[in-house]
Amino acid sequence: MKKFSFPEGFLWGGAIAANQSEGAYLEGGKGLTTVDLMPTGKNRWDIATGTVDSFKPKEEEFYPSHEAIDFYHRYKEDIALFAEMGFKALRISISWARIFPNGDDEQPNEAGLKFYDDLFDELLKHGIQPVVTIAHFDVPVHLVEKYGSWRNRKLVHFFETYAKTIFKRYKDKVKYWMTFNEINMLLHLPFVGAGLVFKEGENKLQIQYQAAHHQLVASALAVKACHEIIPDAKIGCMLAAGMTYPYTCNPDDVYKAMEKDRESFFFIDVQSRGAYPGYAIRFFKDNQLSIDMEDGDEELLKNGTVDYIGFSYYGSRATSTDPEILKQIGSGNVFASVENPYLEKSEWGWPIDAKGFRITANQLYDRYQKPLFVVENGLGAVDEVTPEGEINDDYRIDYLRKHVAAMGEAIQDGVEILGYTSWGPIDIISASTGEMKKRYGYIYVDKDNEGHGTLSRMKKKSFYWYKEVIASNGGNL
Ligand code: BGP
Repeated sequence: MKKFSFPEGFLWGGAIAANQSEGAYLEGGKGLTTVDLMPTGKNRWDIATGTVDSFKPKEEEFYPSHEAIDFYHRYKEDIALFAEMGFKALRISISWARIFPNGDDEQPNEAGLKFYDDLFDELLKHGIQPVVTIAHFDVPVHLVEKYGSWRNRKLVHFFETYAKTIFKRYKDKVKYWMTFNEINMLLHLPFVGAGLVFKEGENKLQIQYQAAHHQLVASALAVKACHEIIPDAKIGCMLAAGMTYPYTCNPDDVYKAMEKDRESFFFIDVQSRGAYPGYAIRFFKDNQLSIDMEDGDEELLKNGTVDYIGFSYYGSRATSTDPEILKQIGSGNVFASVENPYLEKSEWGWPIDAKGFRITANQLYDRYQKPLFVVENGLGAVDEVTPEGEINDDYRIDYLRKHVAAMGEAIQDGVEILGYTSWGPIDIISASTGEMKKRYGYIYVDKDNEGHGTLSRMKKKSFYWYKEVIASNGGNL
């Protein structure tokens, strides 16, 4: 394997989200969030795409976020394992409803604030930098019921209050922040991304882009507040990235691929360049969308641009204008994509494309000329525990090795990358399916899809592999 040299101080680590790991969903004064109402399995998907009127599932369904992997009570044990691997950074998210249980409360919840204080102390004790996502797929349910979630401008204010509260509280402990996880998910999974539920006959696109405007303004306000409150912090955006290939070199296919990528770039163009791009204005016009903006919004967007571009990368996408080819749209991925005959797929149908990672990193850097931060990457797979208690996840090592190598190539291409936090360093609940069996970890958690198991932790083969990657600063893959 070729040897790579990663920059000094490169932030190797892992990434998790509150709702997929913490559990303790009503402990310590936490309020209900949208994810707490999502069952595991097929129904989750219907809810996630906003096709049901009532977003409340039946009582008897299994709610994965209620216990998750009990990180809330076991974080010390888990952080010790991350430290053993040599982590320099851990990306977590703060659960909005632990801080403001209803989202619109006058005062924050001290027990929630204290939980993250203790968590950050534990990380810092081990020399691990906390990298914090302010909103990762969990909106307080009260904000959905009372205000209709992000379709309502009031959410901007509640979010700003929440963001300022945590900046003030953690200003000495947290120097890396991100506003909205995978902000472009709002277009694909509106309930997951923005707590949006639609009524029969509503113009979904109009509501989605209005909600997007509110999130973009909220993000800009958070960036501004972060710079004021913690001048030595960096705050970024977060995109579900992965370039779209044209199926052929027919210019129609190429144009369509560009349009598909722009659906995602749209968000980052605003967050990083500080203004709505011309193609978005045209898109609104062509689709008769009218976005309500307040006086001063343009100024806010201009002054609230991010310091770095955080992104997740799992695989690439492909598109075509040929109706025959379009029939092969894969069902496994959140992003509709036609089958790419050059690529293998994960057990969940997600294309595996390490070269696409290098291309995506180059594309993002060319476009924004700001440091990138790879805050999610990994392979969701089923793991078997042998009778000897071993988990030989060579397929995961293979995926990660190729992707880390692709990142090494991108750095040699001149792309500036701050760090790499692979997704789910310890097995957690899958966001898209609510399953436990879709595992990403270096650390196995004894829990099955029905929620049974001891929750004990075990090191997989990949644990030792990643430890060596970090120890050699990416030299030994
Ligand atoms: C991203 C999310 C994560 C995460 C990951 C893997 O979209 O930011 O929360 O879960 O994808 O997806 P999944 O868990 O569905 O395999």
